Amino acid sequence: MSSSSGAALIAQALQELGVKVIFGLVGIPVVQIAEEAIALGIRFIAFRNEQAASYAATAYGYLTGKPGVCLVVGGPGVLHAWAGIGNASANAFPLLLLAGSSETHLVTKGAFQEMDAITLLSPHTKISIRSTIDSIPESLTNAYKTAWYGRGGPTFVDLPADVIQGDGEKTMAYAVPEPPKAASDPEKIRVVAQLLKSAKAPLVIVGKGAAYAQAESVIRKLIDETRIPFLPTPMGKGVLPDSHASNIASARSTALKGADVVLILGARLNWILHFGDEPKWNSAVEICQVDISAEELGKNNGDASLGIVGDIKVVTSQLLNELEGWQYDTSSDFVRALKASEKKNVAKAAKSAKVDSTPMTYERTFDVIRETIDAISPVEDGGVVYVSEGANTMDKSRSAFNVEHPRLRLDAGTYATMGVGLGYAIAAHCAYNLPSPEAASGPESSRKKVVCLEGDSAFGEDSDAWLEMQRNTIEGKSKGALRSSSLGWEVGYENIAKMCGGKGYLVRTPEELAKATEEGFKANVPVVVNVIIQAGQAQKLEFAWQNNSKKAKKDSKL
Ligand SMILES: Cc1ncc(C[n+]2csc(CCOP(=O)(O)OP(=O)(O)O)c2C)c(N)n1
Repeated sequence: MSSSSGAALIAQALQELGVKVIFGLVGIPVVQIAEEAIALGIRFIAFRNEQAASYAATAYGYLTGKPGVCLVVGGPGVLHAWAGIGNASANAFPLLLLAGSSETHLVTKGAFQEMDAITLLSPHTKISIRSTIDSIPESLTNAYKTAWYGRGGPTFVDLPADVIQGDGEKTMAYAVPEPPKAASDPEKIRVVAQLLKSAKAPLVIVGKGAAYAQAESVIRKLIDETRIPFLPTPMGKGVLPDSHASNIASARSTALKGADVVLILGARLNWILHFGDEPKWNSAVEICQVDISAEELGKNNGDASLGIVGDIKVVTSQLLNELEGWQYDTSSDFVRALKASEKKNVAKAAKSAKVDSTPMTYERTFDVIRETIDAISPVEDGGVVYVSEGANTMDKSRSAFNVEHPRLRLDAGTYATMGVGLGYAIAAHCAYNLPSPEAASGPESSRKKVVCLEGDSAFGEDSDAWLEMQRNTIEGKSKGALRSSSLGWEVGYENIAKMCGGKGYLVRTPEELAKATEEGFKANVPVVVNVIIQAGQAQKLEFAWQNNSKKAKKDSKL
């Protein structure tokens, strides 16, 4: 058998594992791996910052349904990419992080970028392995498989320089079949189906786990046949079309408060779902949670005895069989209350979307962008991926933009991570637009546009107020001084696009915004539309869905 360099063996392993894209930032000693990978036809998407590269790989994993791969140098490269490890772990996205490290015989000598990454990352990954030249196949296949199988998450392989630069032999094939899909115990299916049938106010919650599991067809069938109202989580949007008649996203609070039996498909009872707890939820609610991870069941206010472990696609089709012929009577008080609340909230949103002021409000801004984009790319075509982060920016845009197909909306997610936007946008472009794309959504197989709706983290004083606060700060006054969120008030972000060969627009009015959005959407270069909106909309830095259940419970007793 002929020998090859460690770098060539690693690249070959990645190719045989089916890896088509690697996100990363190279240096000594990993550059050889990237070059070998490129020679084998793998796309290497080079970043200027590991944090963004690691975020991109996590989103790529989510969109494609298999591990995203990120390659970085050791020491500082790993520290920067650690952000992606945390993000993958919190969101249950499959991520394989590969990093170089210093030569094994130089450990503790102060070698180049020396750091014990295994000790650092072990508590935060499903598995962290240091490969030797002989264990490259086992290390990579195990790490790839572990990121993918069960609940998705991050895994790590440390590749010392002497392994990358050494010579070894290929000893086995690198093959990891699709993860096996577990069905539920049929008795549990009967119990849950019975509960749903007997419910006065049933509700289905569709989470991003359902989008990741690519369970859209069977969930659509479940909702179409049973007519149970459903509520998508922020990234669960699109598993079922937002325009679906049973979508009660606009009556979210009424739904959570009123539902007596809730079937949760691929969402966790964490802060985004208020821990399944009062006062947001009905105190007598029975929660039937379907999750790939048994450890997730019974968490917070969940009921482990009603929990179903299994693949969402398989379990939903089991439930569908068990519920065959049954339909929820939608003339119920629950549906009436949902419709009334929906009507009120939709009217309120429509009114605020038309408020005519300069600077524009968030709602007006999003309304103009939505109208312009919808006219060019009808929402039912699924030709747009929305990426969104920020507090108000994300909260308000979530309901302003309809999504009709799954995996077309990425946001700050379970970790509420500000800073994912650019990496996610690049990942979405790669997942949907590279030749032989690895992700699919909607009827259009043509290229998708990626539209990022980004806050800039600035609190937003106007220029006079900001300068006055700056003066107070310089004079050492604490009263009326700059606040912790007082970033510059009118940063020229549009120039960044121009600096990178793209187009930039600075806009203040609906007309300017519509024109810039249309031109920008049609352009084939990166475009930044810098929209100056009304200042001081968010007095408090918080997400609309964030609340402290315990505190709220106490308050409700007053
Ligand atoms: C990594 C990270 N750093 C900081 C925060 C805290 N944080 C929450 S929202 C937010 C900024 C919100 O501002 P912006 O993006 O402009 O949105 P908007 O003003 O529209 O609410 C920050 C910094 C976070 N969630 N994640």
